[in-house]
Amino acid sequence: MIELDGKTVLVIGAGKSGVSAARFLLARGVKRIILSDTKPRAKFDAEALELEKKGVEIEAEAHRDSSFLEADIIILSPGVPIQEKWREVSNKYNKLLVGDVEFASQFTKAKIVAITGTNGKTTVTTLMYEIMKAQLGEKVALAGNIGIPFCDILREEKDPEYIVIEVSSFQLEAIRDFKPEVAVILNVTDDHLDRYRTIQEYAEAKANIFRNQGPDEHLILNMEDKFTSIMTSMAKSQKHYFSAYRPFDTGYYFDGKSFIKSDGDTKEVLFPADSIKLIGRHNYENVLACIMASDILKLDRAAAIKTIQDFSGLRHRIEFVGEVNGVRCYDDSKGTNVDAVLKALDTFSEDMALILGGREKGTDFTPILNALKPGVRAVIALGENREKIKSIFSPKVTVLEAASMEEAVNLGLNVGGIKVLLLSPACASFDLFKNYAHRGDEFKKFVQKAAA
Ligand code: UMA
Repeated sequence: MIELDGKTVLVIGAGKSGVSAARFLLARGVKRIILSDTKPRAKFDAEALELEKKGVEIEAEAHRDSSFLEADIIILSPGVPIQEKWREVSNKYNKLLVGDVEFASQFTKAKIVAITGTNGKTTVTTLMYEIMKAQLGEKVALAGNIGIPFCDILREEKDPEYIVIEVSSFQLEAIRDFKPEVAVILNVTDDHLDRYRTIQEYAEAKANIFRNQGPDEHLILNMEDKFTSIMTSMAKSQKHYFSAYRPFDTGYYFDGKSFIKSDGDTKEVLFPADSIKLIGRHNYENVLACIMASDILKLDRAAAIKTIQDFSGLRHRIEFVGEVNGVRCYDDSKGTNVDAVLKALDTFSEDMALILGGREKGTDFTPILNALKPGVRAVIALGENREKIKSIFSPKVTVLEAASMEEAVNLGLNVGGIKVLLLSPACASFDLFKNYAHRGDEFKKFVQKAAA
């Protein structure tokens, strides 16, 4: 456990995670807490300013070197990339520089089930939590990138026995001792290339999830992922594999009809795919990861299957939001990277129109261009990078430009002969919307308006 007595702690980033960490520190009676953010004071949340009244020092508009030098412990929010000079100074002066997940994990004895991956991690985290909660009740807590800062759940008096945590590559960058009982890496595909120089660098951050695991801990990997073989050779954990695309010797897979557990000699049919509500092959991967984790934790299999079968998925992930004149509309606003869009496209065989675009992240759209089936009758380019989308896609498909969500929905619904209108943007939402949820809600609103 990190010693806090008499220490000065600098918390960098005053978003959800930073405010949560500062609140936790206040309750622990450290000597000084500095909450630093590059935003102006006027943009700090009311909650941060409340903390100021209780003694937290607010540092606005910059991260000052002097605060860094004065601090014994520095806690980084996930959205704050580590600066090289911070690393150097903390090494030189023996300061503890950790991310919020590493920091919080030091203050719990709970067994951790940690889930990462470019896509699917929120679905798997939620479903895994549902499976465990149905069997263990209050003994299990939920935290992480899903929107609940890890420090938040430490405030409660009773330490849970298990914590299911969604961890992003950002949170995994600043890991030191974090050691989950069960770690899941669903997939690693291009994303956040505005923060990482290469996909390898991004994959290295994800690999930190198993960095401290040994033969007593478990690592679940996707057979179909290109980083699985390298991660297999790096990890000292017990490794378990799944595939939603092909049978193999030892592991869990989807055989085209059912989910199977194979021990080499014996094959056990777990349950048929048509007994679940989730759609799409990517969701079969999510289901396989959950049933494997559940088996590793020795939970009741039948009860876990029942939870999986009852689970109807999360909002903004290929969510059906309405039908207009025979066109079924799906909100996949959470599809903020190329791989997510490929998975969404793969879910449908009907003719469709696709709404793409938003805040640019240095994305290479070629895999989507190459995967476009003739059934995709039009691409609606929405948002800041619509010119880029138009230039890439127009040689292959009709591209219609939209400046607002309302225009995008109306243009999409008017594409002749389609049965599906899919919002799966492959981009961040911050150009026109507060976040992906807001973007999805706007999509739904204009679909419902058109249906009225
Ligand atoms: N900031 C600085 N200095 C910087 C950069 C940012 O001071 O150099 C400040 C910003 O001005 C802002 C604050 O940092 O005030 C924001 O901190 P943050 O970006 O870490 O946001 P939080 O509100 O703490 O939310 C974070 C996660 N955000 C990110 O990783 C970007 C949330 O994931 C997570 O739910 C939350 O912690 C609780 O754990 C969001 C996300 O988009 C949903 N995650 C990415 C994804 O899923 O793809 C990784």
